[in-house]
Amino acid sequence: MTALDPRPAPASDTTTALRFPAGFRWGTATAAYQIEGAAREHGRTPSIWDTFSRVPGKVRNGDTGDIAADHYHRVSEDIALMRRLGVTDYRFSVSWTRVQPTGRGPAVRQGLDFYRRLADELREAGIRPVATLYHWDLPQELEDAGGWPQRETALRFGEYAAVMAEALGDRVATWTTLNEPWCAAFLGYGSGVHAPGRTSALASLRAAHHFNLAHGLATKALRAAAHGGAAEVSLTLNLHAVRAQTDSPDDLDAVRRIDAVGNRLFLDPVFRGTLPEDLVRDTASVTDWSFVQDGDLETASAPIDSLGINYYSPTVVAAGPALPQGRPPEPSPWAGAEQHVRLVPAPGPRTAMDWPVDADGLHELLLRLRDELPGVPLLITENGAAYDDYADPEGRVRDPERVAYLRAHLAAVHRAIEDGADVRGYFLWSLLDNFEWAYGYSKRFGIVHVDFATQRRTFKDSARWYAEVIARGGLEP
Ligand code: IFM
Repeated sequence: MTALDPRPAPASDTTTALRFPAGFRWGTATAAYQIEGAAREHGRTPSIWDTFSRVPGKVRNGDTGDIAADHYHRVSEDIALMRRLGVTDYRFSVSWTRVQPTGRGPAVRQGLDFYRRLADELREAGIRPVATLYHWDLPQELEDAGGWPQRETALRFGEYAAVMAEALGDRVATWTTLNEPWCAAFLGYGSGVHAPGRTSALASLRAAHHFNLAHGLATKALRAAAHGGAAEVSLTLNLHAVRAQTDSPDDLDAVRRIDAVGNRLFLDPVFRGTLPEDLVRDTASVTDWSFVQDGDLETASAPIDSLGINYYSPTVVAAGPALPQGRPPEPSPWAGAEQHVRLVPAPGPRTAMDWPVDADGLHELLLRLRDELPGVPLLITENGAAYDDYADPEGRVRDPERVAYLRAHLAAVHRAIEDGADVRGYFLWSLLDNFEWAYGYSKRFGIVHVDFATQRRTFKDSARWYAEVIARGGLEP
């Protein structure tokens, strides 16, 4: 057996304690800037992450995505890994500047060819392509023109979606317009720990609205394209499973505030065509929201086929101003809540990101969506954990904590399905160790270990375990 072969499921293992529904989508997920590399090839120009990662002190060790996991040159090898895992679906993202280097105008053929080849090879391997249009890598040229706080950027995104739909609409099974717009708006323009590193509460709120608008414009473009109708259209949110530290009215109000800016700011426009009224009140000292134009919320609420949820850990809050974070302290990403809410470290085991391990939060979130969005199919588009993995002298990567994390979270998904949540699939984050944004390569989320010096890929124990889960259609007894 080579390092890449998943261990086959034992032949005797025919019983399953937690079997998932027939047709359940088993996937892995990645994002362009985190794995592709080839930052300067075939006309690709800098995105905000190429720029941000070069600002001293912004990314650990000065790491950049210039080479990353070199996926651009190793597509076939990486698809072979997925085939061995047995995944039914693969969620990747498109690098906007590889396709439209200036963020506008005609597409670059080589950029489109890369994604066409990826989609074709996936389909030949029997794996459905799930393409995300925006996973945080805005063309630098559009940021220079004002970025997401400007309405223009949403309009450009709609055009880019139309280009992609024409080019790949016959190959992609599911389009995801945006990945985690909360992070892109509030970490990128509020706290500034992500690209482009701006720190303005107003800019973050404007960006959030323009993400909702961009999502609606892209949905319309994807439906209107020649191949429209065949592919599903989706949106991925990192919804916060928010809990109060105590049942005191002030702590419960802290939950309301975080829920408003972290969850309902995206859920309400997209599923109801409204803005959360309490958030508009909470942020009155920052903005009167006059940047929301007539018809925007109607555009944002164009019907979609499923909602993607990224979940890693719960958020516990209490009343009180935010404690300073980071050295020097970073501005808060919680516009309208920063003076009233304190994040409380949750108890229990933690991952290498220092994130608490708590699968119940995922179950809570799924039941909430079951109740609030009946009829909307759900996909877990990201879930996983970073640990300090290394290859032992025999070349084996043992990651029992990750297996325990994944097992607990899949069990929570199963429990939610039994409780009536319409969850159609699970995409493990991530296929490969990769560029973990401000943490650079210091955090490993992959179930495939990447030696960044040689680009050698090695299945971790968790990859073998996941292959068995997929083959079995559920968790072991
Ligand atoms: O790596 C990220 C991903 O790009 C977006 N969701 C969270 C992951 C882990 O931080």
